[in-house]
Amino acid sequence: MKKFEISKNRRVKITPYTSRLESYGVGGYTVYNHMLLPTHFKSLEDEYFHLKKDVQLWDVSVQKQIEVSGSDSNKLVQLMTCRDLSGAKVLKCYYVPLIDGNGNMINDPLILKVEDTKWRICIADSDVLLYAKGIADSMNLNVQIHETEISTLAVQGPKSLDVMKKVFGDDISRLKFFNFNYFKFEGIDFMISKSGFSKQGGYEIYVENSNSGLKLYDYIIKVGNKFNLKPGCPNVIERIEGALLSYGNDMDNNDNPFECGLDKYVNLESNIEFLGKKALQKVKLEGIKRKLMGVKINEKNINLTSELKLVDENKETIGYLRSAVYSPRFKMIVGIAMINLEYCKDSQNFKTNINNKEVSGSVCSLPMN
Ligand code: THG
Repeated sequence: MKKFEISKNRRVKITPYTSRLESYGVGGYTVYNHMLLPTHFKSLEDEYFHLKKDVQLWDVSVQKQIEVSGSDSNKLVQLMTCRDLSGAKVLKCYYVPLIDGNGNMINDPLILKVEDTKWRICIADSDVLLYAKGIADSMNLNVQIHETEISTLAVQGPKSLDVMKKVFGDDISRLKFFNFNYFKFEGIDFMISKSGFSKQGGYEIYVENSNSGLKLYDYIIKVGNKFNLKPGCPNVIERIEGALLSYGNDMDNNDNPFECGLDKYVNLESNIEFLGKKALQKVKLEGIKRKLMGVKINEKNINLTSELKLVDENKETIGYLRSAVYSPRFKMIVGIAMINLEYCKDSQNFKTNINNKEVSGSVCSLPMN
């Protein structure tokens, strides 16, 4: 496929770190929350192995944060999600499906409880600001809602703690998975969570001031050198193998959280009130008819830009491939597909058409170990 430049402007926004990424040789971008997200630097495959071995610094400013505060903020946040947040604690992160009135997925953010009545919703790629404002205005809720100017940096990989200690001091080693707290660099407090869009462990730094963010960026690069730190970005191979879902790719507003395998974040038994609760109770009662599964395909190249039909030996449709990439570890294409329930079993075989030829593959469970 021919490659084209993405024209940047006020609508397709750059980030405070874009100039740095470009000086370090960013090789491609996608657009996420109306903003640039790097997809690779030189080689996606080298970066996959490097992420699993060393440590990377990512610009994930695209994980825009919607801040909801005010006396009705707990009510509003709960209205949007099927996960019971009634016991949520300040300084903790929650991965939650956001749901519409039909019980379908709106987004799958990480929510940070910042104060008793103040939340930050770190969104995946859909317009949660509008959804939240629509609900709040129509219900006359006492809330303030805005998109913050926060530009998040992630330090990801097995050596992330080594790097973070050099920058923020030894205290950071006490931070537990999915907790956040405040740590100083050059006298300035940064909110940091132990989280991130990789399975290799790491931290996310929520930078509120782009000047101090750039200083921090350069300092992390400098002290990271000793640990073979490199600039990187969320790696599609690693995230597919690790089953970190990508909203808009693996699932969208036509899918419910049960179909997406997010059952453990759906609380239908408690007395919380959220949009789509009745619809999800019905889904639970009737059962789902399809589910996200892993797939492996005997082929080397794929550039998936729309769903790809998968069929069994009788040409019956078994499901649709939604994300896919060549994995240098499995030496074949790995992907995430919505598979009809009767075919959701390990080593169910299928055929499909890639690069104008018929290829074979099989269904597998997620994550891919
Ligand atoms: N970090 C932050 N915000 C984000 C993302 C992130 N917003 C957009 C996008 N990523 C949201 N999607 C996910 C998907 C998975 C996880 C986080 C955000 C995740 N899941 C863990 C897992 O699957 O192992 C654990 C979930 C849990 O234990 O509750 O981390 O990456 N700030």
